[in-house]
Amino acid sequence: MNKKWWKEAVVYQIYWRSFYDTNGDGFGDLEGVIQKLDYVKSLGIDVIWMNPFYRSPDRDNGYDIADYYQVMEKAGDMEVFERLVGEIHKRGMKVIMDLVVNHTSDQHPWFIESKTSKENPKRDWYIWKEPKEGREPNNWRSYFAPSAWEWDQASAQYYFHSFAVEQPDLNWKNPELRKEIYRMMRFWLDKGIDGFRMDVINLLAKQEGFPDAADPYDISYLADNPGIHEYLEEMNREVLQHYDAMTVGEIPFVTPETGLLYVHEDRNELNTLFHFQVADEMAVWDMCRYKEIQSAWYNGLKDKGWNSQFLNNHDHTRQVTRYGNDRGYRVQSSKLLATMIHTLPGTAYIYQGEEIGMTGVRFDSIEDYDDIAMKNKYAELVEKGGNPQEVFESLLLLSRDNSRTPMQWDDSPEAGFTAGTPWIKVNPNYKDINVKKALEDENSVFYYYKKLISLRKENEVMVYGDYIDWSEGDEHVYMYTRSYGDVTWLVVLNHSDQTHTAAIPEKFQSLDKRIVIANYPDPQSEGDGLSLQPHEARIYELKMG
Ligand code: TEU
Ligand code: CA
Repeated sequence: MNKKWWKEAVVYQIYWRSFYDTNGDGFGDLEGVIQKLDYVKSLGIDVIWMNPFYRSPDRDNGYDIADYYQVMEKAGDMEVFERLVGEIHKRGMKVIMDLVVNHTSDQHPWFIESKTSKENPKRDWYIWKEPKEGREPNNWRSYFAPSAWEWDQASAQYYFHSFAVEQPDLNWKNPELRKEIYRMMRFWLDKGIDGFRMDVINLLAKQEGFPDAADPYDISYLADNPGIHEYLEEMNREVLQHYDAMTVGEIPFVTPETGLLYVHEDRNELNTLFHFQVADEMAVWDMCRYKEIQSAWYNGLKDKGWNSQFLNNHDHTRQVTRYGNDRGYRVQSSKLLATMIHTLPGTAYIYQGEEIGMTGVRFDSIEDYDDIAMKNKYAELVEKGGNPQEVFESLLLLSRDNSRTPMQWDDSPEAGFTAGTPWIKVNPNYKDINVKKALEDENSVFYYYKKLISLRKENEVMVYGDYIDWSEGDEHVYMYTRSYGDVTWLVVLNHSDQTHTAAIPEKFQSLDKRIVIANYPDPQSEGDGLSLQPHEARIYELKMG
C-alpha cells in the first residue's frame, strides 16, 4: 500500500459557526478558529476540515452558496481567511475546505439569471423540465422536501433540487459550468489550501430521463448515476492532479464495490471517501452489522483504495449519544469509541467537541431547533395530520442540531462560546462537560484522544496494518488485530453496559502482551480470558516469539 500523508492523518472537523465567536454576534467565525488553533494543535491534529464559509443566505448553514469567491460575512472576510491558512500552516497542520458543487443557492447570480427565461445562456446550468400531465416531471423526493421539483410560474417549468427548494442542482452535463467549477477550485488551491471535502459528490450525475421511482422514499436514485466517474476523472485531470491535494468525497448510497470506483488508486478520481452504511443502516448501535460493514469495506478496498473512519459529523448526532452510552458511562464510552475509530483501517476523523465527549441535545420545542432538514420534515408530517408532539419526539434522536450546539469551552455563560446570544442554544450540560475541565483532568477524554493520536504518529501499524476481526457474531465484544511487519496489535472493546469475559484467540494465547492504551486503570485478565468492564477498551501489543 502506497504511503500518503492523508492516510496517516487525523482530521479535525471545524463547524466554525459553532466553534468560537470573537465579535459577540452569536456565530463562530474564522477569527475564532485562528484563536483556538493552539488548542487544536495541542491535540495532535494534522488536518483541519472547515465546513463551508462561502457567501450564502445560510438556509442550509452554508451549503447553499451564493458566491464561490467570497467569504460569508458572519465568518469574516478574505483577509481573515488568508491569515487562517497561514496560521494553520505555521503550526504544521493542513486545511481542507468543503466543496459544494452539486447545487448552489437560489440566490446565486447563475440561478437568478437561469430563471429569467428559457433562452438565457445560464438556463442550461441548472436542470429545468416541462410539467408531466400538469404536474412534477417525476415522483422523486428530495433530501429536505417532499418533491425534488419546484415550479417556476414565470417560465412554466420545474427546476430540480436534491436538497431544499432553495438549493437548485447544477447541470453537470453543461461543459461551461464544469469549466467554471474547475476554475473556482484552482482559485482556492492557489490560495494554499490542501484539499477538499466534497459535498455529496456522487450526486452530480443524474439518472437519464428522470423515470418515476418504484419507492420514492428510497432516494438512492439521486446518487451514483452513470456519468459521475467521467466528471470526477475530468476534475482530477483539470485540477486535482496539479496539486498535492487531499480529497475526501462524501458519497452516500455506495457499497464497497461501487465505492471503490471513486477511490481506486489507478483510476485518478478521489483519494478517500465517506460512505454512510453505518449512519444510514444503524439508527442505533448494532455491533454485528457494524463488524460486517467494517470487514466488507476493508476487503473491498484492500491495497486499492482508502477509507475514512467516523461516527459523527455536523449532520449526525454525537457518537456517544447515538452509538455509545452518554448516561452512566459517558467517559468510558467516549474513549471506547475513540479507540475503535482510531484503530480501524482508514483516515480518522474527529468532529469538534467529540474529544471532550460532548453529547447530543434535547430542546423542549421545535422553535429551539434550526436544522432545515428537521424543520421541513416536521412541517410535512404535521401537515399530513401527525400529532405535533409525537412528530417532534420522533425527530429528536437524529436531528442534525444534536451535533451543532456550540463548542463547550468552559463553565461561564454560553459555555464561553460567545459574549452574545448564540445562534443555537448551548447544551445545558456545559458546566460538566467543557474544555477547561477536560484540560485539568489527566484522565479526561481529551487526554485519551491526545494519546491515541500520538500513538498513530509512532506506530505505522495503526495506519497500514492488516485487519482481522476475531469476534464475528459477538454482539458486545469487538476484538481485532492490526498487523504490520512483525508488529501485531490486538484491540479489545466491550461495547456494552455489562461486564464480559473475552477469550484471547488461541493463536495468540502463548504470547506476551503489553498494554498500549486502556480506558480503565487496571486491566484484568484471568488466564486466557480478559475480564472486561462495561465499555472497556484496550489495545495490546503482542510480542511475537
Ligand atoms: O450532506 C448530505 C446528506 O444529507 C448526507 O450526507 C447524509 O448525511 C448521508 O446521506 C447519510 O444519510 C451534505 C452536508 O453534509 C449537509 O450538511 C448539507 O445539508 C447537504 O450535503 C446539502 O449540501
Ligand atoms: Ca462572530
